[in-house]
Amino acid sequence: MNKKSLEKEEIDLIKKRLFKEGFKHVSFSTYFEVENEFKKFYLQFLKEKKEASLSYLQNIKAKFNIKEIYANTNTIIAASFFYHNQKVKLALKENPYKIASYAWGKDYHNVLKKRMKRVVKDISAGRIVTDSTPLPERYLGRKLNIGFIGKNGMLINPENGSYFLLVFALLERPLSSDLILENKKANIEEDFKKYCNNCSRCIKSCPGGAINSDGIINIENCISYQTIEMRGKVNCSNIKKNKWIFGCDVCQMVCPYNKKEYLNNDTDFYPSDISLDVSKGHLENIKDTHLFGTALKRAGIEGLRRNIKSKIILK
Ligand code: B12
Repeated sequence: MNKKSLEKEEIDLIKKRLFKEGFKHVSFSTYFEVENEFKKFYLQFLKEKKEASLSYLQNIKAKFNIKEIYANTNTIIAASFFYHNQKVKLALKENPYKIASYAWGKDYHNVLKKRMKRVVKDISAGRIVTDSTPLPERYLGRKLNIGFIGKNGMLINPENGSYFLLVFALLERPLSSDLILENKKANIEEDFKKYCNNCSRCIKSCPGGAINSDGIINIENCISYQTIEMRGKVNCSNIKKNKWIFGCDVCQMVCPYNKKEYLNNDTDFYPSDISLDVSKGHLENIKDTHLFGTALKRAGIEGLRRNIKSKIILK
């Protein structure tokens, strides 16, 4: 495999091809070590036991070392993919049960990894990652200037908002040394001051009261956690009126940066027949096998039934 460094012309070509695959922002950086400031922040998050039952978040060895994810990383590509669309908006309006906007269509893990792979597979050895490894994705997205960190914990692009997923390519080929790296100093307190300022809509609107002013989500109280990741009985003691049965987008919906809502018309993220049935509460004939290839499989049919039945939905 080619080990030559990546020159500007090749980088421009990769960017162009990624934009054609539907990615909106694409950024390159030479490999760097995760900063101590981030490590301190993350250790505090664990100390306060904010990870709830997500014990995989305790894997700091991998969280703090990109090379644990791909040992020969010399270059990092970060890309955003915006998923929200008109058809999902309509389905959310028309149907009684709400599904987070990213999850109505095909499973994004497969869809987006394939798209990134199509572009980078012949360029360098490496690994493509989205969501399912300990890679500190929001931190890297911030460092590579895809957006800023909002009080709701989301990585938000100042022009296009936060309805996007992050995908990374960790590549063996280095960048040519004369390139300017898109690798900024990250500081979330400055982000809050500069971009969120006095706004606290997400804090006030979160149905579970999961958002504090320090940008750390109390995962236990996040409806996304309760409806997707949590096993066992839903703990609804401090959940306000809510009809979300898979994920939750309230902290994004109320965010002023999503007012202009960057909508994508990518058909892979349009509502599938299964998700439409689920959002209507028609779960009788759905089996786990029907959920394969969709993001909904993470909760499974039992999880979706539990969410619909649970008191989390206070009419
Ligand atoms: C576990 C997890 C969850 C958990 C916990 C969420 C959480 N807030 O921690 C649950 C199930 C609740 C969840 C929910 C959602 N998730 Co999620 N999740 C993850 C996962 C796998 C790990 C996140 C993690 O490590 N959390 C621990 C906290 C401490 O870290 P963090 O939130 O990632 O980031 C913080 C630090 O990076 C810090 N930070 C950033 N830069 C810097 C710099 C310095 C100097 C310092 C000190 C700190 C700092 O600020 C961030 C906010 O606190 C990531 C994928 C990944 N591997 O990273 C996706 C990910 C974060 N999730 C994502 C999404 C889309 C969602 C939902 C919107 C889905 C939904 N609609 O229901 C919600 C959003 C809820 C919310 N407001 O956070 C996207 C976020 C994209 C974006 N634009 O931000 C990710 C990146 C997946 C992806 N590949 O796109 N998720």
